[in-house]
Amino acid sequence: MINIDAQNHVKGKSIYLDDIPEVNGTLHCLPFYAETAHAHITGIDLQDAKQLPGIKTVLLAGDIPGENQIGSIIPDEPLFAAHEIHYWGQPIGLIIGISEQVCRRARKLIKVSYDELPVITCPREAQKQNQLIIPPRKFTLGNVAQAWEACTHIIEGSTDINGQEHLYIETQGAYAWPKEDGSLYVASSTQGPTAVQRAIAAVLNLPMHKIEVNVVRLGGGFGGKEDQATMWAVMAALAARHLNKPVKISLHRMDDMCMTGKRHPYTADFKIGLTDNLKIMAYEVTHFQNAGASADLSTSVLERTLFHSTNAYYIPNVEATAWCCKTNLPPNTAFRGFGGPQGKFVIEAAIVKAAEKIGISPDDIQKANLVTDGNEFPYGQIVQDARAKQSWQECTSIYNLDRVKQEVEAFNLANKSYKKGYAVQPVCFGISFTNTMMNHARALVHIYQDGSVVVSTGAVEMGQGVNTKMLQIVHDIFGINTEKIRIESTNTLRIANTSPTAASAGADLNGKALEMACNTLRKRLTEVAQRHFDANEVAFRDGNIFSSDKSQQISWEKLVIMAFQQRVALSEHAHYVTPVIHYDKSKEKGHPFAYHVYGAAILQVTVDCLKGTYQFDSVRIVHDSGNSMNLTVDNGQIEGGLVQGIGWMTLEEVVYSKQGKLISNALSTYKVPDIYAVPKEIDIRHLDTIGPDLAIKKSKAVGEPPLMYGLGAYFAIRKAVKAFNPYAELTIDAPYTPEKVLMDLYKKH
Ligand code: MTE
Ligand code: LUZ
Ligand code: MOS
Repeated sequence: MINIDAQNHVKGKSIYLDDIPEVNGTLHCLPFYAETAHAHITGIDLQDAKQLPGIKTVLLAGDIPGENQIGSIIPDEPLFAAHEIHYWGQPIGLIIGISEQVCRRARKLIKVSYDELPVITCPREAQKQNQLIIPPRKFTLGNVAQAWEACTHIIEGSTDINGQEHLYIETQGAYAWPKEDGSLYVASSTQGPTAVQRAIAAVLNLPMHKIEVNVVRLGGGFGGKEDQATMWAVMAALAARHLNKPVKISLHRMDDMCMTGKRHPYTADFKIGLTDNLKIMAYEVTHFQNAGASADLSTSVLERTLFHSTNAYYIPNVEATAWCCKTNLPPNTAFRGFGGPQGKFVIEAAIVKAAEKIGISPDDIQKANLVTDGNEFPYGQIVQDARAKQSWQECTSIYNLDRVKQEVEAFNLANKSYKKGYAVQPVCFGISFTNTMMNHARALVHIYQDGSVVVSTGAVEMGQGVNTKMLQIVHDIFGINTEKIRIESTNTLRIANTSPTAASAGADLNGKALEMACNTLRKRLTEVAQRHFDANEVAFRDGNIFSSDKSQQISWEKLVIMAFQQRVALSEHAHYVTPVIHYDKSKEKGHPFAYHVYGAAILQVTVDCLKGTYQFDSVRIVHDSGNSMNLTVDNGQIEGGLVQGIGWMTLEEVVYSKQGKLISNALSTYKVPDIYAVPKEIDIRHLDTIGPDLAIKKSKAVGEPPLMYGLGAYFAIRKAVKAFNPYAELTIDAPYTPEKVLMDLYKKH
C-alpha cells in the first residue's frame, strides 16, 4: 500500500498550516527578537512600530496573563525575555498587524538597547564555568579502572560533532481563533499537541479544557516540532486572546533558522582499550553536550546519548559520563536519533582511531565486538533477540565486503588524484521514550451507521506514513476496503494527554491502542453476527462477514446497521501502555526499551583529491524491520534517514559567530544534500526475521534508526583521505565538509 498522502502531496492538494483558508478578520503576528546573545535589556522602544498603520499592538512579557514560561522539562524558558537575553534570536515580544508584511516593517522600527554580557558558545567552556542545565550523569558497567590492565592497546582521543538544522519544508506556524466562551481553537504544526495545549493554558491562565489543538499534518518535523512548535502556537493564542480575533503565525525561513534550536553539537573525550584478539575490554567516554540557553529536551537527549554510547557493541567495562552544558545559543532540541547518533559517533571514532593505530581495518574491531543475546547494556538491560551479528553477517556477505575492500585498494593503487574509501556502519537503537512515563497512547474509533469508520489517535502525520499504517491496522481487523476508513486529524478534544509523536514510537504506541479499540468493536460485531448466523465462528474479510462453514454471509454495512438497531455501541476508546519497561535513574539501571532495532550498512565514497569534493558511490543496507507492515513506507524512511545522516556528516554546517549569531541562516549558506549529493546507489535488504510482540504487528519502528547509517559517511571519507595522505595526524571533527577534506588531504605531518 502506498502512503495515503502520496497522491495529494504530489498534486499539491495536501493542506498544511499556511493553506488553511483564513477566517474573515484574521490578523498576523511576528515576534521580534534579541540581536545579541547575552545581555541585560535596558530599554525597549515600541513607539514608532505601534504607530505604523496596520499594526494592532505589540505585546511584551508584561502582557502575559498567566506564566511567562514554556519550559517543558525544566521551567527555565520564558516566552518573552523580560530582563535578560540568553541567545541571539530569543523572542522579546510580539507584533500583531493586519498582514505579515506590515509586521515586518514594524519590526524594523523597534529599538531594543542592551548592556552586553560575556557570551559562551562552547560546551567545554560552559562546563568549566559550571554553567550546567543539570548535574552530570554517569552510566557504568564492570570496572573500567581495573580493565585497562588487561588491554594490549589503549587509545585516547577526542571528537567534535556539530549540530544540524531540521529544515522541515514547512516552517513553524500556528493559527488560533477565539471561540464563543473564551476558549480557543488552535491549529498547530506540532509533533506534540498536548504540549502545545498545556503551554497555552499556562501562559493564558486558562484550564486545558478551554484549549483545542488540532494537527492535520506537518510538512516535516524531524524532532524540530517535538518541543519547539509550542512557542509559536502560544504566541498566536496569546494574540488571539488579547485581541479576540483570529491570529496566524507562519515563520519566514530565516526567522525559523535563527530562532529555533537544532541538533545538539557535542564534543567528547574517549579512551578505549582492546585485547590482542581485538575485544574491546574498556571504554571511557565523557560527552559535553551543547544544550543552548535553556533545557528544552536537552536532558532527555543527553540520556539517550548515554544509552547509545556503545552502539551495537558489547563492552564489559564502560564508564560514560555526560554533561549538559548551558551556552548562549538557541536551545537545542530533538532531532531524529535524539542524542543517540552523537553517542554512537564517539565509539565509532574510537574504533577507527584504534584500528589506525593497530594497523588493521576498523571493521575487524567492529565485527569482533557486536552484541549478542545475554550481554548486558551499560544501563542494565539484557540483550534479547539481538540482530547485530545477523545484520552484519548478511550485509557483509550479500554485498561482499571482501570484494569492496579489494576494489577500493586496487582503485587507490591505480589512481592518484581520486581515492576511494569505505566504512561499515552497524546500528543498534532502543525503541521507547527513555522516560518510561511517556510510553502510552490512546485511540478513538467510531463506526457510523453506513459502515464508514473514522479513527483518531495521538499520532501526528509528518511524512513518515503513520496514518497509512493506522489505516492498515483498521483494514486488517475489520476486513473492509480502505476507502471506508478515514484517519482524522490529531486533536486534543478527541485524544487527550498525548505524548509527542517521537522516539520512532508513534506507530507502535498509537497503533497498539488502535488495535485494542478495533478488536473490542469487532468482538461486539462478532456477537451480532454469531446470533444472526447462529454460528460460533465468524470471519471478517473483503467487506463481508462469513460464518465459519462459509454457508452464510452478510455485508459489513448490513452487520453494522443490524448492530446499530440492536443498540450495540459502535464507538470505542482504548488506552495502551508499553508493558515490561522500567528504569531507575538513581541507579542508572533498568529495562528502558521495548526492543532494539538493528542493521548494518556498507558505504563507499570517492574523493576528488584535487578539490576535496566527494561522491558516495553506494550505500548498501541490511535492515532489521521485523515483519514490516509496509515496506514502501519503511524503505522511504530508510532512504530519507540515511540521506539526512549523510548530510549531517558531510555538507551541513551550522555556523555561529563568536558573538553567538547564526551565520548559516539561509539555504544559500547552509548546504543540504541535493539530488547530486545523494549516493549513486542505495540498496536496501531486510532481515528475514519475526518481529517482536511489542512492535505493532511485529513491524519494528523505523523512523530514526536508519539516520545512523549515515555516520559511516564520515569514516568512509576519512579512509579515502588517509589513502591520499597516510601520515598526517587528522582530527575527528564532523561534518567533513569539502573544505575540511581539502585541508586534511594536504595537511603536513
Ligand atoms: N519522516 C518524515 N518524512 N518526516 C519527518 O518529520 N521525523 C522522523 C521520522 N521520520 C520524520 C520522518 C522522526 S525524528 C521520528 S521520531 C519519527 O519519524 C516519528 O514518527 P514515528 O514515531 O511514527 O516513526
Ligand atoms: N523524545 C523523548 C524522544 O522525549 N524521549 C525520547 O527518548 C526520545 N527519543 C527519540 C526521539 N525523541
Ligand atoms: Mo523524533 S527526534 O523522536 O521527533
